[in-house]
Amino acid sequence: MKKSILLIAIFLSSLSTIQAQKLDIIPKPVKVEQKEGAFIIPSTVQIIVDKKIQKSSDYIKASLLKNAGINSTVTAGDTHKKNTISFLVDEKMSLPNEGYKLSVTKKGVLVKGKSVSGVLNGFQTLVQICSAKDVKKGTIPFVKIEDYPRFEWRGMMLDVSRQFFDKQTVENYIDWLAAHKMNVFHWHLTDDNGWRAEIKSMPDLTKKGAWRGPGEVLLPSYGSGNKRYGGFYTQEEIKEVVAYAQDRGISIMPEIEIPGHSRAVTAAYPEIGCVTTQETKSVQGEVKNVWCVGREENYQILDSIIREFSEMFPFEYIHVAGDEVNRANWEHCPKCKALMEKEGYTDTFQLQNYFFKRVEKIVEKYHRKTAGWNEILKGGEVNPNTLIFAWQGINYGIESAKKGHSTIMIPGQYLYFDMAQSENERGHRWAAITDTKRAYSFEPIPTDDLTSDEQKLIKGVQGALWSEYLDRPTRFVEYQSYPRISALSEIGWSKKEDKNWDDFYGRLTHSHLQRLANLGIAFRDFPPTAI
Ligand code: TNX
Repeated sequence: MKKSILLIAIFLSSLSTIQAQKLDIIPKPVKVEQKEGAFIIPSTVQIIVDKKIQKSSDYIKASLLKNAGINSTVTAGDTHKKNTISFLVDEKMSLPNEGYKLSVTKKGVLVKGKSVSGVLNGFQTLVQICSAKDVKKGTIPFVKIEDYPRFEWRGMMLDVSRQFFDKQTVENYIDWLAAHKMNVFHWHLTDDNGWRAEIKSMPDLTKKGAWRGPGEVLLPSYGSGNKRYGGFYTQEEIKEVVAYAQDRGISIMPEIEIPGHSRAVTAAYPEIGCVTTQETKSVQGEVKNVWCVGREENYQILDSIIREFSEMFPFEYIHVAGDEVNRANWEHCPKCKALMEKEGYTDTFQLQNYFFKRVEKIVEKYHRKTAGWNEILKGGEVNPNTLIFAWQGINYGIESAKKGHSTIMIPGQYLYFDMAQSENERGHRWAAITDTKRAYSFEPIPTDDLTSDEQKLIKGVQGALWSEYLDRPTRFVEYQSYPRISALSEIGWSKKEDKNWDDFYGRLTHSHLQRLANLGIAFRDFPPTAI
């Protein structure tokens, strides 16, 4: 009797030592089995990477050193050897795509993924284990992890039009997303206040449309004051960013804002806008910011722009916006009115639908699929394989899935990180005051309203950072983004039944905020110290 009590006590205490060593992984993995003991990392550890991920070698090496203090040499190979950290692709693994298995034993570390992105996801978990507060430097606790994402789309959008962020800032942003197993960076490259992507067939889009202030075609706006403000990325730079993201397992979806939010376009090329008998303003108070849908030449222009985008971005989708179009503009434009009459339309949403059907054809011509904001569902049908971004609320996502469209849930009320995080902080307020806890509470699949087939059309979640209020040091971008993106990553990755705020908050504050600091992120703390 006494002996068995003793054994139980020993067993419980060993359990508690295992449990005490929290790994604090964000997003929470599907299955983690910890064992007692740890792999001792050699002072310079040999890393073996599968040939298929050789392109990511530099990233793997640098990130291990920066985030976990591990020195390494990297060699390509396809077998796991003793005392090494090996990253191998095994397409035959019985795991969902992007899944991985990680095992740490006394022989070393083996990360196996079903795909290159699976391996990179396993790599991020390894980095997090090595940088958990409870884990002793120079050791990796014995563990077996099996993990895969809940959603195939885990994205984040950054608006580089209202404020311009240079290439380095964008690359840092991509690094931080990768650290959270996010897989899409949605690059909002054009808007009223600046066109940011070089288009060789339309050079004035950046020569003129990327600049505002004295002597420029665009008025000063959003904190740029009365000085010249702006910037853009050359095609070369964009291709470099795309490759940089690819090495980190992130795809880049570009967005071209059409037909609204286009003041930068019409300022550079006035003929693209409508010739109106009366001036009307968009929601943001802009005039002349809409493409003329009745001007035939505009579709040729769009063809060249979309062609050049397709040459810069290999991703399957090109996002062509469609939000907040000031359609009143078309009511005062003779060419648009003539088109309406010819087509027998009774309202301007039909005209908008006409525009998107033509744009979809151009996008298809360049072997891409179209994505757009939820408004493009108005006024008629669009192509069934067009991807819808439901930003105005969850009901818009439900409507989109019910119409049979693949849908990304990006509700402003939870996942717009330009929203202020408390009453006293800076930021937009129109959708909600959104702190990390509120963002975390978002559930993308409304099971009561959708059939199981419709639920499958919800491909994932995304956050957005619009930059009207980011006219502060670049670090305000970080303050608005983190730790809300850490919360978003768990919504997109972890199982619904594993979502638990207290548990997440524990992992966040015990280890993860320090990881964010190691990455160099000026995140918002608890309690906040407002910038
Ligand atoms: C709405 S969301 C917009 C943006 C603004 C944002 C501010 C969307 C598709 N359009 O143009 O920047 O609100 O929160």
